[in-house]
Amino acid sequence: MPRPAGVAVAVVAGAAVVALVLYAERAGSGLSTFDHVGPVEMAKPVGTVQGPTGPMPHVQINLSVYPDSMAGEHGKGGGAHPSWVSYSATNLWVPAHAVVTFTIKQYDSSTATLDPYFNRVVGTVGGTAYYNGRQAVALPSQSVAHTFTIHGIPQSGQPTVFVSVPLLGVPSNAPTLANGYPAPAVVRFSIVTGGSGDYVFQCFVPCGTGYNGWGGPMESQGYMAGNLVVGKG
Ligand SMILES: [Cu+2]
Repeated sequence: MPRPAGVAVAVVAGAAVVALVLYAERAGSGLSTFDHVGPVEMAKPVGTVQGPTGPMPHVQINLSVYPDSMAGEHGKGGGAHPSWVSYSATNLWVPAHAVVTFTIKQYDSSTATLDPYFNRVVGTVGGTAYYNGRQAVALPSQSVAHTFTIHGIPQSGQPTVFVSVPLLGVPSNAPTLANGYPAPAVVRFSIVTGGSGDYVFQCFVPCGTGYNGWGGPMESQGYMAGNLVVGKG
C-alpha cells in the first residue's frame, strides 16, 4: 500500500534531525564515537612480540572484503543494500601501544586505482604487506581491488595515524568456494599503535555508486567506511 506523502516527509525530516544531532555531537567533541549500530570487532590478544622499542602486546584483527553485503555484518539477505560492496566489520577496536596484525580476505575482483600513491603500502611494520604469503611494498594499479586506509579526523588533537594498504583483487579464473565467492586474496600486515584515539578507515578506490563511484558504500559506515578506535575501553 502506498504510504501517504505526509508520513514520508515526516520520516525524512526525522532522519535529518538524527543526522544533524549526530553531526553536532561529533563536531562538538572533536572525537567520534561508535555512531554506527553494528558489532564491534575487538582485536584478539595473541601474546607478546618484539616491537620497535622492545616487547609489545600482539593482537590480531581478521577482516574480509566482499563484492556485496550478503556475508558480513548485515546478516542474511544483506540488509538495506545487499548489492553494496562491504568490509565484513566496520567498528574495530585495538589497544594502544601494541602490534596489530591484520589479515584481510579480499573476495572482489580488481578495479584500477586512480592515483599510483594508493598502489603503495604505507605506514605498516617494515613498509610491507604479504599477498598470499608473498611480501611486497606495492601492487600494480590494475591488480588493486580496494584499499584499507586508516587516517585521522581533522582537528582532533590525537596522535597522527596514516596507514594505507592496497588489497589484491581475485583473478577472473579463481575457483568458486562453497560460500559462492571466489577463493580470496589473503592480505596480511602489521601496524604499531601509539596513544589512544578515534580514526576512520575507508577504501580509496571508487568502488561505490553515485558520483563517479565515490558515493553509496564508499561514504557509508557499515560498507566501505568504518571506525578504528585505539585504546579506549
Ligand atoms: Cu573499494
